[in-house]
Amino acid sequence: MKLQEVLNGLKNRYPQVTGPLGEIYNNTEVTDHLTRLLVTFAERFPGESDVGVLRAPGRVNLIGEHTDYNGLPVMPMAIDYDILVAFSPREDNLVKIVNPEFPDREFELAGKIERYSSGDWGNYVVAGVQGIIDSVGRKKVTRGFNACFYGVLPTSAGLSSSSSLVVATGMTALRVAGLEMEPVELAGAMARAEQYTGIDCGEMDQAVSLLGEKDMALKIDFFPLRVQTTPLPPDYTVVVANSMVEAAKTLNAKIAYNTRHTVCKLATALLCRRLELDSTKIRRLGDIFYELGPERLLTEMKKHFKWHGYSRLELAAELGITLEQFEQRFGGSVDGETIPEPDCGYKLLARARHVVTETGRVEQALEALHNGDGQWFGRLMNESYYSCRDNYEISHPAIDDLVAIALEAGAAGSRLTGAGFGGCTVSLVADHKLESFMAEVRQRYFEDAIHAYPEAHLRYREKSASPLLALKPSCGARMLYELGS
Ligand code: NG1
Repeated sequence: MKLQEVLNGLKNRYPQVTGPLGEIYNNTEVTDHLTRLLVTFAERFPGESDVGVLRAPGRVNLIGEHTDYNGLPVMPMAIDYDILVAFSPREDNLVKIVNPEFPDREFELAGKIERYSSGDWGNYVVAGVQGIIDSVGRKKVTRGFNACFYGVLPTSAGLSSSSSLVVATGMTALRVAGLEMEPVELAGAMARAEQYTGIDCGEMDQAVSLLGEKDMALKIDFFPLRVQTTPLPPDYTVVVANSMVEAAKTLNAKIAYNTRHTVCKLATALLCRRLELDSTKIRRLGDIFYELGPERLLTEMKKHFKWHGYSRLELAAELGITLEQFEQRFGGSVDGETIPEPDCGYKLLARARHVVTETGRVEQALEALHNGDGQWFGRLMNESYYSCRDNYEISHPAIDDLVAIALEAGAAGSRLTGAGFGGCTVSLVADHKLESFMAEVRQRYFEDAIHAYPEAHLRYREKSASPLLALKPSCGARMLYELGS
């Protein structure tokens, strides 16, 4: 098929063009987004014949927050909202990228590709390409490409738009190089790649974007990556509500996120020292979790950690290292940016307590799903929210309002989803209450929010999208079309 034929097929809903989409998506809106993508691609890169089109979905995390980088499990699902990309190989080593929402970018392939300034969207594309080069070697990545990206996902909403962009890019770079990689392997490579953007992230988002399955929630364990699939409770629906408060991971939320990870590393280091564990074998809190078990770990944490936030000086002394060594090991993030001492100090006990108890909730959530028990699952979501709010301190007043409204409107459970500091909530709602739930949340939260957050509202309107969505699990990243001349 040619590009024009696909455009025609999308417009007229020809089954040979739209049919395969039904196996991937739960709704049909994607045809409009694909049309916009292909029209923009054809305008910006006219006359290309060898064109690929692929998608990498975002995700909503149902439970298991800030556990992934500790090597502990999560339970997300992939969603219809995704990053779409149309691309064609080039003969030279240039990568030219366009995106209707952001300025054009262009860079050369290299062993170490130069980054744009912090916060630039081009960095996510650089990261994806760099991740492939790091995995397969520069010699195998010889040709650049032209690509047009189209983000159906709202940005900075905790729905993983950044990782979808990195994954979409990595898949593009692999296709252009004529290479293949197992999705599990690619997920790990893309998670490491995303660290080029300065975020000390875990592997959840890249894994669910690649390994998502239609109609299934995933329980994911890490190091090594393992995925179990399980259906959601029958007669319940997942509803995502965007508080419209942006948690931009290039700004303050980046420091707040990286600091949480650092505190977990500090908790791990201090436990290793106090319990005389072999620090060469312990890489993260999850390793201690699996060595001691949750109960003993909680007891040891209470015994060895103070409740209050530690200062750098105190922690360096506790760890038996100099302040200089402390700065070297814990004072900077993956991109070398300084991580300042938090105003409240390093709260080891509260943060580690969240991680350990959250892991227990993920395990129970899996059992709840196996039993088809939506009410139990909902209670676990609520407990997760309280712990995210009180122990991990990643909520936001707007999120607190949304959760309270969701519960009053009849949700079985509601919590923040993703990194936090704004972004979205996720609620589980019994189907017979769904209509009244949506109406109440719309009226009590969104009637005011669209005025309070006009920019976020505009972004949704431009994409004809809604900040309040009932969602079904979608499938993972996929090639949609391979077009010839
Ligand atoms: P989002 O919500 O996409 O910023 C982040 C991390 C995940 C995970 C969650 C919290 C990135 C790319 N992803 O997700 O790895 O740690 O926060 O559970 O930073």
